[in-house]
Amino acid sequence: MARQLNIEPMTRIEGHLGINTIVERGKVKEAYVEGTLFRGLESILHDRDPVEASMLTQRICGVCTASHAMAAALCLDDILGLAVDIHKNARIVRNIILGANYLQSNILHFYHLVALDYVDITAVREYRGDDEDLVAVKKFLKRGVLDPFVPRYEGDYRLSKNKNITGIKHYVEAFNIRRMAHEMLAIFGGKMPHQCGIVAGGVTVKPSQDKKDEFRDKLGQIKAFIDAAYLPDVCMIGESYPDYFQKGRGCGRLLSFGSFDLEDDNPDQVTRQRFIHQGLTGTSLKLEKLKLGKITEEIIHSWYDAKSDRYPDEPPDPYKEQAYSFVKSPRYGGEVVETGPLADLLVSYAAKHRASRKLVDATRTDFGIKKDLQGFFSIMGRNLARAIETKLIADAMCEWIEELDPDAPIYTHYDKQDFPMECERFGITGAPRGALGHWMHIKNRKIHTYRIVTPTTWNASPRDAKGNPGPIEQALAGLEIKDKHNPFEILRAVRAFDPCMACAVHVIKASGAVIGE
Ligand code: NFE
Repeated sequence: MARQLNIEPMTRIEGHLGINTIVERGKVKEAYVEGTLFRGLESILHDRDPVEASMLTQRICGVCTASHAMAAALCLDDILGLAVDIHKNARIVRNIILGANYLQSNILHFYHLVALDYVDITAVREYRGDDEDLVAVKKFLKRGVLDPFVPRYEGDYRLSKNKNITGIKHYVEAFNIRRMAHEMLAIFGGKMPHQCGIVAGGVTVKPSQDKKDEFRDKLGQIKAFIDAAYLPDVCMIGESYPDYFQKGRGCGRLLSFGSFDLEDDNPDQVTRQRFIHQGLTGTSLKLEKLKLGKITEEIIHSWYDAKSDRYPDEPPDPYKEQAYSFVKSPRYGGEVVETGPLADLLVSYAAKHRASRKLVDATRTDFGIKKDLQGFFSIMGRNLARAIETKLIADAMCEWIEELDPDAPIYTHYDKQDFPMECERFGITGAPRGALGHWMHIKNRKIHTYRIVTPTTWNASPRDAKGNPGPIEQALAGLEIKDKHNPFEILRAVRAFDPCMACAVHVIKASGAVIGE
């Protein structure tokens, strides 16, 4: 059947994405998520010096850069036998660099990508006060040209005038807060978007007292914004759009690689204690241990040529029949799984992480989400989970910064000869959009193959060999579309996943079937 409701390109996401759907009797019957741009970053890594991985992989995109540096550094630490020799100071500096990246990315997502699906920016025309930011937006709209805010899908703006004005004010403030988060990261990371602080063996910048003070000051301001604006605004929208806690359930299976190492002497990234926990859960809220060997990538519906349907082995093939995306289909034990803040939060909840439990339980009752947390498996639940996770990370960062010792070491030395002639290892971490894994194969002390599976590869994956749709495709199925000419429901559902297509589409020469260990 022809796909009749196609949104392409989809705006206010990162990268190139098309959403094609079949709508029957006012509901999405089938959805097809299309990554429309090919990039082959892994091929750039072929034959490079392995230590360059933490710098080069960040260039996948400009958003979750610190996570790529972290995944590569964890992989290199392991290869060099340094995993238990990373200094505590280095671990913490890595964590606060990564944390600064999460804060920036999540605030970007809510205010500058999602908020205008719910906040009516044109309400500022009625503003009569003298707030400089709001007057500036009002003047901007008065030009008569409403780009980039309209055209937009109309028909479901529900906030009162005052609530719209609050949302618009914070929309503008969020630009400054995001800039501050970048500046904060740069204190230890050197610069953004592609930081140079996280490297194999530790970090490059010592946490001197003045750097700690500067970081604490900026973090305090960002945390104040999260507490006074971000979390309350997500709640304000959740209260006005309560039906969005019932829509877009998705596949109901959640995966987290964990994030922010808390241990210095456990070489195993799968069992190492992390602030955000590793594992899987689902609507049962039972915690399952992570087993990386269960991860596979399929390409039956992806534009890649391969001798086998299952294993991506060959270059892109844009003419492949049945294919509709440059994104591949990672699966866990053959199952479709979702990753992202919802997974991070509920895996941590299932692992009985105290701070996560406290905040989830304190927040959920405002929206009538019951103890079984089923309401989180929804469009608004994903937005709320991201805001809760942002607060958890900001609060934890305030403690981590105090643990830094200006006089303690930050780097563990290694020699180039410490690289084995041949080996295969992985680095796993959380990124703002969920579970991120790097798999490196070294031959003759050079990178032979490098495989990156990003959070969006999981979430925006197309159908697999069994015909099971990917997580976003499943979240769209069954969605009610009130007006085919204004399918805002689709955009709200997709944006809640915060897709980053630049990260998600890659090709490699892979050597085997199973990519985990
Ligand atoms: Ni390009 Fe990313 C994150 C990674 S993609 S932003 O977060 O890894 O899902």
